[in-house]
Amino acid sequence: MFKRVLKVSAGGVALGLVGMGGIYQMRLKQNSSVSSDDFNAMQDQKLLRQHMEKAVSPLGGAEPLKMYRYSTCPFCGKVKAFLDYHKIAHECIEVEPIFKSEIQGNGYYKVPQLRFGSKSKGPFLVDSDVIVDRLSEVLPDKDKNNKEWKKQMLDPEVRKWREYARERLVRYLVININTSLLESWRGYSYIDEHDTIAPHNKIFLKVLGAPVMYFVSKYKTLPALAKGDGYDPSVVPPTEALRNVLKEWAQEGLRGKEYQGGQRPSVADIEVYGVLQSIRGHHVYDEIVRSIPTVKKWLNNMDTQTSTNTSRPANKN
Ligand SMILES: N[C@@H](CCC(=O)N[C@@H](CS)C(=O)NCC(=O)O)C(=O)O
Repeated sequence: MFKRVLKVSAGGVALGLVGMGGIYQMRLKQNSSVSSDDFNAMQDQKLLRQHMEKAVSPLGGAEPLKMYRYSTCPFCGKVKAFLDYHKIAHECIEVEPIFKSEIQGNGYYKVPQLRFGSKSKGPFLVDSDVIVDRLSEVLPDKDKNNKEWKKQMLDPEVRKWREYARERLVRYLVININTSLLESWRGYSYIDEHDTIAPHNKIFLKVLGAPVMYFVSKYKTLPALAKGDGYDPSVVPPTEALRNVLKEWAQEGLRGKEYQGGQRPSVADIEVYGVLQSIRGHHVYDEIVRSIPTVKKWLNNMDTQTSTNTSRPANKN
C-alpha cells in the first residue's frame, strides 16, 4: 500500500514538473515571438500620435488609457510613476503572471503595455523606455515645465541614471527579493492582494512562479551582474550591494539636491522611483531602501510628486 502511494505521488510530482516545464517553454516562446520595436511599428502611427496627444492634453477628454502591468514589475513601475507625475489619466489592469489571459490576443506578451482608445480598436505602445520617450515628445510645449522636461531628456547625466535604474537597480532588487525559495514564495505572494485572480489559481501561480523567479535570479540576474558590474555575492552580500547601489544614487545622483533634476524631478528621478515602487510593501523596501536617510527623504518627496492618480497609499513614516 505504502509503495503504491509513493509511486502515485512520485508520478504526480513528475507530471507537475513536466507541466511546469511546458508552461515555462511556452512563455519563452511567446515572449520572443515579436520584439517590442516590431510590435510598436505594426501600430497605426497616425492614430497612435492622435491618441497620445489627447492623453497628455491638459484639456482632458481622452478615454483613460489602459496600462497592462504586474504590480511588481519594475519596468511597469517606471511607466506608472511617469503617468502619475504627468497626471495622465489611466486605468491599471493587473495581468495574471503565468497564463496572462488579460493580454492574450494583444499580440505582444511582455508588460508594461499601454492601450489607447477603446479595447478592441485602439493602438498599443509597449516597452517602458519607448513609452516614456514617446509620451514625453508629445507633452504640450505651452507649459513651461514641459519644455524643461523635454530638454532634460537629452542630458547625458539623466541618461546615465536612466540606465542605472534599468540595468543595475532592477537587478539588485531582483537578487534581494529572491535570496531563497522561501523568499521568492513570499515575494510572489503579492498576488494574494489581487481579487481578479481566483484563490485556487493563486496557489498554483505561487507553486509555479516562485521557483521560476528564484532560478531566474540565480542563473540569469546574478550572472548578468557579475558580467556588467563585476558583482560577486560571496564578497559582498546582496543586502550590502543594494545599499551600496542606493548610496551611489544618493551621493552621485542627488548630490545634495532635492532631486536629481534639481528643484523638480527629472525623468531619472521618476524612473529610479518607479523601479523602487515595484517592491513597495516588501520588507526589503522598508528595511533596506528606506533605511538610507537621504533616499527616504527623497522617496517621501517623490510620493508627493506622484500622488495624484496613484493607487498606492503614500508611506510617509
Ligand atoms: N524592456 C522591456 C522589459 C519588459 C519586461 O521584461 N517585462 C517583464 C516583467 S518585469 C515581462 O513581461 N516578462 C515576461 C513574462 O513575464 O513572461 C521594458 O522596459 O518594458
